[in-house]
Amino acid sequence: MGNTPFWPESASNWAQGVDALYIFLVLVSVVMCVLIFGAVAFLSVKFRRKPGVQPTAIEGSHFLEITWSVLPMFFFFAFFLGGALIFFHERTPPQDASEIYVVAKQWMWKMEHPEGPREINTLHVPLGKDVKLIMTSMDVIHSFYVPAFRIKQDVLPGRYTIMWFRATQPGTYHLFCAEYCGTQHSGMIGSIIVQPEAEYQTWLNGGSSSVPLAQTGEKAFAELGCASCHRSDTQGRGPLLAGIYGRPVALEDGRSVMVDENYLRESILDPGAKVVAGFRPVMPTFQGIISEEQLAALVAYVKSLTPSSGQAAGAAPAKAEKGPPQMKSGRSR
Ligand code: HEC
Ligand SMILES: [Cu+2]
Repeated sequence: MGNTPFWPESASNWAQGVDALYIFLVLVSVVMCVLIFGAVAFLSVKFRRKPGVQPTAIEGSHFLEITWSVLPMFFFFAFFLGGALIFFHERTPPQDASEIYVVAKQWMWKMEHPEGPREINTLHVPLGKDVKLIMTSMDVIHSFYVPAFRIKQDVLPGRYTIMWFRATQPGTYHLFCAEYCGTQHSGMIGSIIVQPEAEYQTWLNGGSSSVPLAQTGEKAFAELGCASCHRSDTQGRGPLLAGIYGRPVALEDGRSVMVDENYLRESILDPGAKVVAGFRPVMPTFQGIISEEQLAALVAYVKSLTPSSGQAAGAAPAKAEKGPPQMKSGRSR
């Protein structure tokens, strides 16, 4: 389909599936349209009024009724199934995908690579690698739309929305904001630059700001006083944060929730919303105190903490010989 006019380029792992579903939908619609209008034309001629012929009314036919209900149902289920499969696949990023934080604001896109480089209205990604986008907005709803990748995801203030893709063709592709967001909405455009791995690494290393995001987060963690409660031993007033990402955590009200980016975000901005079992709700809110960029750095830092990496506040690296590493984190969940 690459060279078909009016058809966008295909440059990601989603293109094939989305296109197949789209073509199937269009085909079924065209066939149905032709059938219905054909029947209208044909039957209106065939059963036109003729002198001396009396119309006979048909009282009903179970066979007809069931056929024209059940057959379309299969087609509708096929649409649904195709859409649902792609949707669920799109919402579950692979574990080892590299993560990029995207902050939208009127009217620009800010991208933050975990290795440190930041970009505005451009996003460099490696060819053939899974990339996970963790996106949020500083003001209104925007939408991250890359036609060549067949991805579009709303970007909302106050929470993270997550999306992933794997670029399959090197090149430069359009990025659009696909949700009307104010006067300069039409100017909120950018480009996605897909580079082969080696070239991408060169680009990463050539960046001016090369402090990794998690390291920026570690600094903020110390400066904001997080480290005074979240210590690397079990003596702090707050829970240990090492290794919590990607695991369920028990809450004071008996529920259990998965620690993902949105949970970490909420824990920092609205600590009272979900209180960890066994702790008192003494953590102050950081809403309005830290920026989206700082928040992204803190989230990246907390995610980078593994039970054996030790936490901030200069924890000594765990000694591997003495017991399984997860015991070093103290409190088990
Ligand atoms: C006054 C002490 C205190 C400070 C300062 C503090 N916290 Fe907390 N934090 C807590 C306590 C207590 C809890 C557990 C109760 C709760 O969930 O609110 C907690 C919970 C959390 C959780 C959820 C942990 C889990 O196991 O699910 C995260 C994440 C977190 N804090 C991050 C931070 C970050 C980042 C900072 C600095 C910006 C910070 N905290 C500052 C006391 C503190
Ligand atoms: Cu926008």
